[in-house]
Amino acid sequence: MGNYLSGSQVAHFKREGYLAPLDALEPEEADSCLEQLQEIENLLGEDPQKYLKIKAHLAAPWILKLACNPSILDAVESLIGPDILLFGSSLFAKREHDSRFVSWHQDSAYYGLHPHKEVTAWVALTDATRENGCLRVIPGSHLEADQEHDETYDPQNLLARGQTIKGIDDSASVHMELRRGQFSLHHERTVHGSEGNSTDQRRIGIAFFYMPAKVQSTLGRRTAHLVRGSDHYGHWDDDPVPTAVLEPECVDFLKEIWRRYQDKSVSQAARKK
Ligand SMILES: O=C(O)CCC(=O)C(=O)O
Repeated sequence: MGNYLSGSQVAHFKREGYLAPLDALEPEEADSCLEQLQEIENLLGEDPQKYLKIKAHLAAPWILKLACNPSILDAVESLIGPDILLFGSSLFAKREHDSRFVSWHQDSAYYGLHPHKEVTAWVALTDATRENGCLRVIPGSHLEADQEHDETYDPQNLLARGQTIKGIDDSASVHMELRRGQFSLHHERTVHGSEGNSTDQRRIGIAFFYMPAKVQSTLGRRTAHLVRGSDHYGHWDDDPVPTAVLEPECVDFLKEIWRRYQDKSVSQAARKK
């Protein structure tokens, strides 16, 4: 049967640029992921969020397995077709009473993808609520062009450059609350962000970035991982595949990709026209 989206869910995503909540894991499975994340933190001796960016799935086989979760891929396939590449993944974690936030932004600004067909699945490893700073979106914003982002480098902002779209009217924003094990979907151009966590519960999720195999890189040859179907285009080289937690070659690769993503000479999509 699978977890394919209904016609009305697909229509909602196309119209609004997001969909939530959807089920992927049992709560106990999400708890187990959280325990394995803790193991990574213990091994690193510091906040894994510092490293698990853009290619977080290279850090451990369980993260790649989560990216290949059939329920998530069925939903993604309903939106972008059967040949699916995992372009990347990032950990977004807020501690208890954590004022760090994610400013309003479009993922399309720095991903360097053409055409803009990427879809993000944000998987909750803890409950994500309005109070603890769940993801929120501006409905319909994906139908607009690439927007100009100010690069604020605010240390409280969880984004690489503190990239921020100014002047967003958030009165119509939607909070995508999730129970742990559930996920939301948003389009690459959907304006989204999240506020701080005012509760004594952590808010942790991993965002997986999927694209149809026909999408090309505008930043030269790069890598991705085929998670479903076939790649008849060959636009992307293969990501390394982790066989153990924090395998040195995979971690080096991950760090290099994260360094390149932060490279200030890479300009945002809105300035490329
Ligand atoms: O987790 C968050 O608060 C932000 C996530 C995000 O920006 C994304 O998934 O693209």
